[in-house]
Amino acid sequence: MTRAFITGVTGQDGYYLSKLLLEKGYEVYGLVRGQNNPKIEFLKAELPEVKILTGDLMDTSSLIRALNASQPDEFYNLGAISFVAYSWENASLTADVTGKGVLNALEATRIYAGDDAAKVKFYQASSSEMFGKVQHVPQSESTLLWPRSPYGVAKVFGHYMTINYRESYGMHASSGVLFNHESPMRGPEFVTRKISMAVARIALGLQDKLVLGNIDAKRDWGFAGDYVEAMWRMLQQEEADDYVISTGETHPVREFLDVAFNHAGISDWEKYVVQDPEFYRPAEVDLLVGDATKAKEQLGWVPKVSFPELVRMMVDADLKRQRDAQN
Ligand code: NAP
Ligand code: G4F
Repeated sequence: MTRAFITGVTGQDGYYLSKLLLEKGYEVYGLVRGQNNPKIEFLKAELPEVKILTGDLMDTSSLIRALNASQPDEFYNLGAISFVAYSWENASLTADVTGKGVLNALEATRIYAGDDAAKVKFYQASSSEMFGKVQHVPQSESTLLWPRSPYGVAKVFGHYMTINYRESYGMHASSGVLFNHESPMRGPEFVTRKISMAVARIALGLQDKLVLGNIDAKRDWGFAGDYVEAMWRMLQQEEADDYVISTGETHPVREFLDVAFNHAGISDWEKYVVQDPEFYRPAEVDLLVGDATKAKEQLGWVPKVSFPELVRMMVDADLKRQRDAQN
């Protein structure tokens, strides 16, 4: 039985990746941080087969202990402070977790693996946020990185550390430069889920305003369930490498709003949406659109869920949740 160890198992991607690996017959271990983390109950209910280990990316010894306990063939490092807006107000913490946490994970893996450097295949969750002030459109593996947030800067550190450990020690360490991916499991702080939740509540007469920031920003949005498949494929390669994972389409937040509201039967949606500078960022990433040609050619990976299907999936899930909560 192949064994996988996942940090960030309580997050959106941790959920979809655990499901995928369990379906493939893996034994899955997940790292959960903090004392009495409320997400443990959800994890136990939704994915009871996942074996829970405690630890923190800021504590290398906890990672070594977790590796000894799980003896993994594959290590997926998904744990991070992942909310870009939060990273300006918590820049040092973001650097520690999202940046140095990657070094801790790589170092723990190197120590655990001993003489057999490539014993554990390592996946790092890099991000399109690293492209920031984009230097080329569309963005590929060779596009210059120009991060625009403390989060983006921390991800660049983790990205290059992953490459450095591969080149210095011969580790099988791959970095997935993933563009935005969403799902009904997305955290409510991210714009897509904030919209799908509000649209459901407005359609059911439970809310009358949706307050947002910059709705002209453009993102390349895909479905998280498709993207975790790409992570897995990276670790099945003979050689470790870095891959951009994206749909190749970009849409403004405004278009997400349009598709979401119309799906809920509301065409005159502008009257419900208010823009507030509170949600503007000190430096914005205006446009993201990825070129995933390498992933298509080398991993055989292509996204399956289209943009409108993704929006409708999220709105339907939140309508159902709201209706269930009312009954
Ligand atoms: P998410 O839902 O925010 O999940 C983040 C996970 O990291 C949570 O399980 C969280 O645990 C854990 N975590 C936070 N601080 C930690 C620490 N100090 N030690 C160990 N774990 C810690 O993020 P996601 O959307 O699933 O994304 C997964 C990864 O991909 C992240 O690294 C993210 O930066 C990256 N990424 C995401 C996207 C995207 O569009 N979703 C795109 C590119 C890259 P708690 O539940 O206890 O808070
Ligand atoms: O949904 P967002 O917060 O995602 P963002 O900043 O693109 O980051 C996500 O994707 C990255 C990949 O590129 C990941 F690495 C990262 O971990 C995270 O998963 O914001 C998307 C856009 C931004 O331009 C933001 O300014 O939506 C704009 N926006 C407008 N109003 C808003 C809001 N974002 C949020 N969260 N809340 C708003 O009210």
